[in-house]
Amino acid sequence: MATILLLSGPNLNLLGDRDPQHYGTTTLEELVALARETAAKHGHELEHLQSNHEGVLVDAIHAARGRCAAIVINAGALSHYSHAIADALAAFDGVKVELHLSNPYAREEWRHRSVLSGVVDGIAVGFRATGYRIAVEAAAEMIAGR
Ligand code: CA2
Repeated sequence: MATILLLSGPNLNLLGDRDPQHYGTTTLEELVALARETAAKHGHELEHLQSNHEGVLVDAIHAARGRCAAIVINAGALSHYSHAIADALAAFDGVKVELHLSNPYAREEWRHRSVLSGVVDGIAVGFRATGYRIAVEAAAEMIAGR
């Protein structure tokens, strides 16, 4: 059994009641439950941390080194500019999957660039809640292939 770390960035704790056209109506708690069920199907456990603070997410990535087999991360708006999170992910040698509920490429221009995309193994965007299942499935398959 391996541990998959799911990280949620700023404002994702607000999911469920606002902006449903972009993010759907699923709450973060429900998304985590879906991700956890998917991990369990592959015999893995899933840990989750949500933070509105960049440094907390960086610390969590550091603490995952040598302990977690994969990180699945929806860093929220930090995806578009946090080189600190990108550097921390680059130093994590497990599987890395970037995840977005919406399709940032179909939205405002400032969302078109993710500074994380270049340091991850794969990306799931635009599938709303289903993306959490897809991202964890992909992480589990990559863990199995290592
Ligand atoms: O599509 C995604 O998953 C995003 O990572 C969500 C971020 C956004 O900044 C990224 O560009 C794409 C936003 C997180 C949630 O923001 C909310 C704000 C108010 C109410 C509900 C959610």
